[in-house]
Amino acid sequence: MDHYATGIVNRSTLSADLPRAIDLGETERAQLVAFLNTLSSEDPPRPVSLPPKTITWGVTAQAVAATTVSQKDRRFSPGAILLKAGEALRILNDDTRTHNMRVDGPNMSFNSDGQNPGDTVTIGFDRPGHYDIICGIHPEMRLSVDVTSARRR
Ligand SMILES: [Cu+2]
Repeated sequence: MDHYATGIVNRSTLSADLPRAIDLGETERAQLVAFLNTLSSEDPPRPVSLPPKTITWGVTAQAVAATTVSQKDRRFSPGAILLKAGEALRILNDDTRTHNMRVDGPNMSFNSDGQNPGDTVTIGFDRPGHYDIICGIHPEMRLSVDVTSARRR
């Protein structure tokens, strides 16, 4: 906190987006530290030299996923998906950066942690409803999933 408040050394490689005058009070500092602590994980980051990992989550995720969503260029593509209950969705990091996928809702709460390039997450959707998926690293990345009951389609 002290480094970013007063200790930044001006270098040509410094991001133009980095605020130069961060003036936070004690309460704001404590709140920011508390927020940063919520981002901690029990698992250390996985080296990118390891082979791609495949995460499977949900009762029906063992089924072959009918639909694959790309994470290339910092966007979920397509950005909206329609499934029926019991189907699974495959999310492939075909980008050059690390991504994440998380969903928080009444029917589902899941966080993939870091997804390195090449990693896939396959999640099963057992219950009808609407699900908003985001990348926790790039929150502007959004994927809308609507799951209809298996009988209606
Ligand atoms: Cu991302």
